[in-house]
Amino acid sequence: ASAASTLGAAAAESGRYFGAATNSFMLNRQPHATVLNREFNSIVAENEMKWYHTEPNQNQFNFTAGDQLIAHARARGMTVRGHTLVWHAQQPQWAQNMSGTALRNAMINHINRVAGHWRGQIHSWDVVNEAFADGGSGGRRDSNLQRTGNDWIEVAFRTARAADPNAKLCYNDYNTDGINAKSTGIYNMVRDFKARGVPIDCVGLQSHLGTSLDPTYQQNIQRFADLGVDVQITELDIQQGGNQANMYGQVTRACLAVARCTGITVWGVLDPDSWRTGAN
Ligand code: G2I
Repeated sequence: ASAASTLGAAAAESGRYFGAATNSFMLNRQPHATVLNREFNSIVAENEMKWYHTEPNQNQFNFTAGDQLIAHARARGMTVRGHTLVWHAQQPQWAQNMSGTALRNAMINHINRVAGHWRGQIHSWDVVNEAFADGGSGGRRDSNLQRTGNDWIEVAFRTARAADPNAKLCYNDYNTDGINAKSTGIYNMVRDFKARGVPIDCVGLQSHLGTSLDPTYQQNIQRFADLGVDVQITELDIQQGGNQANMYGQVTRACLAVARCTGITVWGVLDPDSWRTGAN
């Protein structure tokens, strides 16, 4: 909570948003709720806007938890990040079993229905999450979505733009926090999208960090900004150890140093909420 106070003050003072991941069932759980409402002006669903949750059976939608999160945010003047329209992981079983044209059409329908349901209420959508491979290739990750054709990402972005024209549309990934083969692959995709008029507004750097910050972190934010997209720190959390507090400061300062770095979200409010194990 004290880390949140310090980061939140710095972000708010500069007009940036400061967000936290939460879930609808935690909105009234203490001390989570008090800290969430006091320190943050943006929220994101940790899990409840993912495909498995919003469309558990094909063409049967469940917006209850997401609606609750949005109502909570709107009542408090908070903005909402949407996470995430399409991802290779946490797909409902029926989608995991699909391929080809059927999967492509299901993806388009999913985006239309989900982004359409929350049209006008989402500040930024993670339209596509984690589509690039780890390691040195700089290429796409293999998945059922990737196997529908390399154009699946741009189709997702065009569909999202039509479904919710006012949401900022982001590509979001991890291990992309410094300049490396993976972040450069994404950089090349964004540059290509901008050149061809594929609608993209932002890049999310998840920033699930270890015990040191890549020395090119700020430079990496800057190079994406220079392409004409916003950058958002979307899932920040940092491994425990001597350098943790210092690293939260380094990340915040790097974002504040780049005009187009428009906000920071931390992945959870309090340590016990975190997906990260006690070991880290
Ligand atoms: O893995 C950390 C994050 C990496 N970037 C994308 C994020 O969406 C992702 O979040 C995590 C959630 O924090 C976890 O809470 O995504 C995980 C799934 O890949 C979430 O974990 C899952 C558990 O694996 C499931 O067993 C559980 O049913 O959460 C589900 C809902 O509680």
